[in-house]
Amino acid sequence: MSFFSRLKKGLSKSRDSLAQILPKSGSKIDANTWMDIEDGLIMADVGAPLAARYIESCKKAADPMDKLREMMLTTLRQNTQMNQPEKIPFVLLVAGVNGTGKTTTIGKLAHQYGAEGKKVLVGAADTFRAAAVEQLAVWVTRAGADIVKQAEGSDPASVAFDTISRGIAKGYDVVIIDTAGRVQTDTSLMNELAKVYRVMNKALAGAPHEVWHVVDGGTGQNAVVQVEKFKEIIHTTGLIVTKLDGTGKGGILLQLCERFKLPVRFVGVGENLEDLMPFHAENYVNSLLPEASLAEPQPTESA
Ligand SMILES: Nc1nc2c(ncn2[C@@H]2O[C@H](COP(=O)(O)OP(=O)(O)OP(=O)(O)O)[C@@H](O)[C@H]2O)c(=O)[nH]1
Ligand SMILES: [Mg+2]
Repeated sequence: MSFFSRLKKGLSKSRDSLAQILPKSGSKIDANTWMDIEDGLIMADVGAPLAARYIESCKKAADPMDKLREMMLTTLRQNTQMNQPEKIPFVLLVAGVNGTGKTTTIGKLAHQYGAEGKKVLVGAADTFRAAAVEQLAVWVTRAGADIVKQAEGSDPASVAFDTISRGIAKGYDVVIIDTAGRVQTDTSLMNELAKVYRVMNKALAGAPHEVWHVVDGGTGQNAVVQVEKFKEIIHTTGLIVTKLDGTGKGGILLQLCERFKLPVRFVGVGENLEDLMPFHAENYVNSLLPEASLAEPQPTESA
């Protein structure tokens, strides 16, 4: 299956809910329908201010649904260039709240970079539980990559430092640091993460080159405060939104991009190795919006 078909399949819940409220392309839209559309967008986690802005512009447009599609694309097209992907090693830090899919995502990333012929080293800086290291090791082995680990309970910053040093010494192309899930309100864990970030820059000036915040697509409004807090601490450069296959809330990406002017780097639509894909705004919007709304515009009465 192509990336696009997998994405489409993954987003079916979100698309089906939108299909119930979005008018068919070319059909007349009355005041009530506009309200329903706005509510539907809010239900899909687009966020009230952005939904209101979309509706206001769509009302004035000759083809409202085409306008909606275009506006969504603009929202999602944030700063698509990665920072210094040419660096060797290219160093990534991955963080987020508990259970959002960080470790699985890193496994999938290692697999994808490996498939591009890159040598990948992963650092198990989630040292809280031995099981966390084991879980990462399984993914990394499956992806044909290598792992750096230390004893349970050791300092995550020290694991990150070791991993980068080894990455430099052994000529790895990509170094990815996994971190333990943490709630953004836990000050001591957020300080620990800040230390990981600082120490990475000591191991290699300029590292981490990219900082990816993994968000569970079904989180709801709390995702907004999560992204805000993590960004303050680790200067997030991109988002990865996972579990879009299990939710009707596929609009959350729009809200996060709009609010934080951050790009989405990857989206996750399932638990398999292939279920993580580089983010492509057009494919995303075309998967999110129901086909009937995107049909060729009908001639208007005056045309
Ligand atoms: N359906 C679905 N499940 C996913 C996706 N990504 C991850 N998961 C599942 O989410 C669960 C948690 O994934 P982990 O990778 O362990 O999450 P984590 O962020 O590393 O968790 P902690 O380290 O405990 O904070 C696992 O069961 C994954 O299989 C996705 O895109 N879709
Ligand atoms: Mg994990």
